[in-house]
Amino acid sequence: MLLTVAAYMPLLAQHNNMHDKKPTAPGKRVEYDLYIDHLMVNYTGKEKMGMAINGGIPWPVLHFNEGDTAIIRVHNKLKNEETSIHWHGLLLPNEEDGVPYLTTAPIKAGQTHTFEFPLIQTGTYWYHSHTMLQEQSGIYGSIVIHPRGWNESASMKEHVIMLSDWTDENPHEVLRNLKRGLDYYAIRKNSVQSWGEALAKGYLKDRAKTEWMRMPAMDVSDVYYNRFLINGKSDHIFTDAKPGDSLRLRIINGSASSYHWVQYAGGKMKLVAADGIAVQPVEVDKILVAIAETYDIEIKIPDGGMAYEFRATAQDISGYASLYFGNGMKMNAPLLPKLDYFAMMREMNNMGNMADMDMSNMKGMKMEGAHQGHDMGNMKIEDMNMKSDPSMKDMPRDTSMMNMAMDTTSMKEMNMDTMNMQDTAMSNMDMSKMDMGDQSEVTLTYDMLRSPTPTVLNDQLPIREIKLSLTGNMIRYVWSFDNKTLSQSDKIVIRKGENVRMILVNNTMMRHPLHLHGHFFRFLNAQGEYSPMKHTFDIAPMETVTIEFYANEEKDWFFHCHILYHMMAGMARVVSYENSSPNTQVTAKDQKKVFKEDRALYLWGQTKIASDAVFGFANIVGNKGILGSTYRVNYKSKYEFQPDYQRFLDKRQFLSAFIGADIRNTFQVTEDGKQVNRKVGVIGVRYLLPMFVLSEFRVDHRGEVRFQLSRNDMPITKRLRLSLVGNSDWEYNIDFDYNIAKRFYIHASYDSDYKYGAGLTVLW
Ligand SMILES: [Cu+2]
Repeated sequence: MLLTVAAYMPLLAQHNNMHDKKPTAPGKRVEYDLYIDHLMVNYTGKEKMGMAINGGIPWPVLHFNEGDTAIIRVHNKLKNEETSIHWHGLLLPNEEDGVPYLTTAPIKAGQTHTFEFPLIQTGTYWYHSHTMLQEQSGIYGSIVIHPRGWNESASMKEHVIMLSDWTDENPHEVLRNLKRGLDYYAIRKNSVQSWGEALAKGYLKDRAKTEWMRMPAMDVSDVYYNRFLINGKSDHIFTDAKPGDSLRLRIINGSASSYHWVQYAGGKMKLVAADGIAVQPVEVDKILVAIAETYDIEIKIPDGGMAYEFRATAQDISGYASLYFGNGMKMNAPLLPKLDYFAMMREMNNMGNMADMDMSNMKGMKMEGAHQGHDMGNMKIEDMNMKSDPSMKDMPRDTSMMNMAMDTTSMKEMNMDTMNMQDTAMSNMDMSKMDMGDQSEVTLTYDMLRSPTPTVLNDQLPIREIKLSLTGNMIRYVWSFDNKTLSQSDKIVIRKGENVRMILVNNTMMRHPLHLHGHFFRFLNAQGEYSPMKHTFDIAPMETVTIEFYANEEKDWFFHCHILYHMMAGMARVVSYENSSPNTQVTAKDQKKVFKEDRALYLWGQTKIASDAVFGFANIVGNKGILGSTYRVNYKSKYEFQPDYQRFLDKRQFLSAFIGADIRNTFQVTEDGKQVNRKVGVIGVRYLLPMFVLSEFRVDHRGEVRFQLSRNDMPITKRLRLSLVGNSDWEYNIDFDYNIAKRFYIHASYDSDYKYGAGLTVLW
């Protein structure tokens, strides 16, 4: 029997009333105490400091029934650090939403904050810290709200499946590494896409084209993770699952920045709810769960007497977590093929052509099934009037962006090879489930999500249309909407009683899981009137998505990318109901703090300790400018410093102006052959040319001009980097760096002034 969650209609009807009257249903008061503290964890063989709720990552489920009142006391046991808890997907009064400084007072160290709100919905939800990067450290857990009068013994057995990612690095270091463009993550994930590999694999032209367009190497995720986890473990087994059992799995993606493919080795997964709300059941083999989404599925334990794997694989296929149901020999889910980054690069190049097109010309062009199955096969290539790779047309229907390069035949072979079983076990298995050859694999797409009841809005109400483009500067790791980070933006003002339609266009080359707090919205898809209700949705590169909702709230609600590092880098907005009563927990002054979050400054640099000199740079970097200096000191008391402040001028941040100085005591020879010190003030402009060639034109206070071209860190192989500089003073430098560890490179160079040198490069 289906444990259906409430259809959205009663849910919204109740929601409409929630501020008018207290629920009168005889619900229970359900109390929880959550203690947030530091916790030593060991996922990789190394002790690392994480954060946890009640001593566990994740903290087990908060259970409620619809109609209950939640009373949750959050105790901050952290040392000198604020915290917060946001209840993701719950409809609740604004002050209970838990976004510090926006809706809810931050919970200071040593303090306790009590949340109290009625549960007016059912389904699978979760909660997490909304303070800085604490979620990555372990502050997240799940919420299950059963229907009124739910009877556990009379219902299908269920398990909550919390997916997450773990890094041994301090999350603040992760963000700084992303900002500085550290190569390490790409090297670990094997996603460098070097010129050498491009040449060897026949993608030289594509590589050149990417660099010509000043696009960084293709990737589907930013961070290298040490572990992926299901309920806090990378591998475990539920032995109490018996052959013939049916189970409901409540899947939550609580990762900080990993989408997960989920698969089940024991047959089809029957999808019954998305984001907590029931959908028309569909049977699928693969679901890409975006960050912060939830999906409820039903699975059967086959009679084969084996332990059947439920697997969650990171979208970049850099790792997976396993959970087995049952006893006996392990039956594994099919291994997903590694990504072919060069093939993806070729696709992206084609889409990049579109990115340069005026978006207004693209009306009517729809990339169907863009979520999960970025169904390139469905694209009307001819209509788009663009150059495209003819092979795109040949791609199978459920081929998605991330695995478009895989060959389906070899995939089937691979499935069979990786079943991880002995021949004798074959007879025990349900062969109908194994017959991959005849059965096409079904990957969930958003177009398959159908609400059981119509979700159309009242068409008599005024409509407010809001258009937002998703934008980002991948080189500088600044993420934004309409090229403005949260700190550079104003609130999006809406009015209670109107229908809000948001049209989102993803102009970046990455997927983003967008989440609107405190609301469910219709996600417009192929189901028309029956479009599903969601609180979080994925948007693929170059895709356009429309969501709409009846504005029945008040005050301010956060709308942001749920990739934690994108949110922190600026991809967020505040949706604000005009003429609201004041928030009782935060002031307008408090809210300024929210708007400052992406304005953090980062310090980083590079030091080369070489036989000829010690040199490098140090920078303090913000969203719009860089204060920094290059330096070079040799062992004969020669030195040079070139400090400057550089301010970006255009929205793509290719153009900048700078003011600074050039101070040196060396190598400037006058006509009579004497060396002179040069101490000059300089101003100039820099412009990033195609192929990532940085041009610089400067003039010093004596009126002397200099023109310089440089190309830094060109990947020759996975680990070898080439940097070139030359200028009109006939100074030049050729520099090789070979990566040997996260922040260390072996370095060799030839400089027109310092000649040959070799040594060690340290990134810091
Ligand atoms: Cu994002």
